[in-house]
Amino acid sequence: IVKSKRAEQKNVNCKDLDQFKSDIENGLQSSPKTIPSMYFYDKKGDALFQDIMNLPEYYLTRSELDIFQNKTDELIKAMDLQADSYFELIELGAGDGLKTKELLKCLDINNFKFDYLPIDISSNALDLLEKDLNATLPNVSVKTKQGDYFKVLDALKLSKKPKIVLFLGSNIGNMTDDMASAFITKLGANLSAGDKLLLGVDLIKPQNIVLPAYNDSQGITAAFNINLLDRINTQLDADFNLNQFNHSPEYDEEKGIASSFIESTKQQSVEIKAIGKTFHFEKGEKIQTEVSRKYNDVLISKIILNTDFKLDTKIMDSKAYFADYILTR
Ligand code: AVI
Repeated sequence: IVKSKRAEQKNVNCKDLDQFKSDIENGLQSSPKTIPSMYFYDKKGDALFQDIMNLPEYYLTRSELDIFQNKTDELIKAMDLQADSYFELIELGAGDGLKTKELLKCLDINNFKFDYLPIDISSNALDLLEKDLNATLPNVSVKTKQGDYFKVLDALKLSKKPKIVLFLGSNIGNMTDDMASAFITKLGANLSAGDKLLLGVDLIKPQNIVLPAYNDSQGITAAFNINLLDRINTQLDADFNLNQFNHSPEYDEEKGIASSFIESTKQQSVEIKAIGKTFHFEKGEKIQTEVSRKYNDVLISKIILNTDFKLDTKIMDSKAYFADYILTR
């Protein structure tokens, strides 16, 4: 009863709250400590991520937008669309659709026949996107789908229309390589031969470019990371002192992996009442909160090796910071 009351107060679904609780308990009990990066995205985290995408240091969004604005014809050519066939353009985690709008505009001008199906966990983001597209691109058929990617894709399997799936923004980079392979394999199981996957990934680059993207001068990324502790305080009734933890990102240029950590600035204990446990932190001890993998052709080939996809085309921005790989099922 107590649990459901708390969930109600915070407007959180009980099943999600139970999952959050057990993920935090497991993560803080493991060594080294971890918190899954999916928990960044509460209301405040969503807004902070929106700010991150506009930061001068966060080149990822601008680089992929450069591709969608200036290489649209190449993208459409690589999608290998048949002039007379009606297809479905499905976007996983569409958000505000900033980049996709450039593609939609060009498809619309060229009279391609398709439905745009943005999938997102946030119904609020989908409502805003639909309104925006109805106003700016009234000829484009938009069918928003709220929910878990695979549940939605499973339902879409019934339609026999050719499908192009967009997974942009280097979102795949927040998975380990094994998870990424499993994810792409599962995607393949939900598509048919000839369908395409357009995978947007950040490329391996020197530390002086990558690290500032995760350690911006305005401290927005720091706030995004530390917001995890605030979320635990609010939803799980914990007493993290946010002033006693620092944002601490690293980049391993050889592996091409940026990692975010929250570092305890002193020896301290934190009680999480909803879990009924107290967790101890040494001075300098780190909680890993995210991996942001960067890629090259070899890594992409390895990741898709045992999936149903093969590599077709690679399209890069003008600085070669970012790539959209087009894979065929
Ligand atoms: C969503 N994802 C691709 C972002 C990234 O670059 O890994 C999340 C992020 N974390 C810190 N800044 C941005």
